[in-house]
Amino acid sequence: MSQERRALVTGVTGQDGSYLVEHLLDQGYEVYGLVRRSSSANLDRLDGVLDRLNLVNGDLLDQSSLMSALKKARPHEVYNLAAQSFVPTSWSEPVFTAEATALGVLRLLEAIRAVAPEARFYQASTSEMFGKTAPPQSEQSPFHPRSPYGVAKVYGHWATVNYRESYGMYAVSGILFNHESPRRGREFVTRKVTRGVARIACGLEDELRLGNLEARRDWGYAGDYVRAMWLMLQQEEPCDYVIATGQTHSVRELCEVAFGCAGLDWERHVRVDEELLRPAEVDHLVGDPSRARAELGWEPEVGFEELIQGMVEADLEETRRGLRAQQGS
Ligand code: NAP
Ligand code: F7E
Repeated sequence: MSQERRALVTGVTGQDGSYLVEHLLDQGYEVYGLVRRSSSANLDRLDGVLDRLNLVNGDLLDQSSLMSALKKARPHEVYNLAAQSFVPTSWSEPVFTAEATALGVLRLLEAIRAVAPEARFYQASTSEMFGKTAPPQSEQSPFHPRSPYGVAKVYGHWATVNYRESYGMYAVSGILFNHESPRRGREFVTRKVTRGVARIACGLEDELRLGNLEARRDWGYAGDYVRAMWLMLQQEEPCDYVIATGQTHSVRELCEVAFGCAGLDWERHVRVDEELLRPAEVDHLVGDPSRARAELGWEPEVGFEELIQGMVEADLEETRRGLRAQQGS
């Protein structure tokens, strides 16, 4: 890239943040990552890029910290990936979820308007906004969120659209369906299953407790999805896009595939735990990514089986490394 480009990424310590930073560095960007204070280090996912990344302190709950971060980074592009993103926590901590996941978007938009009005803005919206709406879900589908998280994300989505329409900002909302990787948080179902498979295969555990096995998701690979985020900020006109694979699988099928990767029969190990059922469920998600395909030229490269196999292999490796370290100590 000939021209100097700077990007500010919030949520940089999360799954998507780490892949997006790698993508932006590959494109020649100077990258700034917003991190909030933590009592223990949580930069593991950024291992390979820390020496090329500028960390700035800030929190979506603190308006002045966002203004300072923008002044420091002077970004051409801002990617808002920070959120309280785990759906069950949104029932146990609904007000905190709204503060970070809904009002946090507004705080950042206001800070951009004041400090960096020319910066292009990406909001990490989600298929959870569709909730109860029948599949396939596209940019035209109505929202019917089923959790405080989904409700908060609908607010962030409309705040983004409204700032585009009110102030002419280049602000876009990427409506991304579930995307996973070996860097996925351990509490999300794909990683919980692939890590469970690894621990069972290594003899550390025998049972994996799950909730609703019938829920269906359109699962893609996080590395593919961050490319779409970047593409959305490179267009002539700002526009919102659904990013998905168009394929759907149940949690039951996920178990079959993941346990099968380690030569295990999932039915011998998986138990349904009613405590893990949600107060309201999103039953069936299948995205229609036609607009992204036509206008961004975006296609997912990693399919479901390959994704799950890669996650199982990574978890087997991590579990064996942990065992070796224990034996050595
Ligand atoms: P994630 O792994 O849970 O990461 C969330 C990030 O947000 C972390 O870096 C976290 O920092 C940060 N954060 C949370 N509260 C914050 C606050 N108050 N101030 C500043 N930072 C804060 O999430 P992800 O899977 O990478 O997802 C990225 C974004 O896409 C999220 O907004 C999520 O809701 C959305 N999304 C995800 C998916 C998906 O399938 N992954 C699909 C659609 C949309 P700490 O490390 O300090 O906790
Ligand atoms: O659940 C079912 C659960 O927590 C998927 C977030 O990144 O994607 C994610 O939200 C499904 C649900 O993801 C367990 O009931 C069964 O139907 O992996 P999950 P999610 O809720 O779809 C969206 C797009 C986001 O935006 C969110 O930020 O799996 N399920 N048993 C289970 N889920 C979990 N976590 N744990 C179980 O034991």
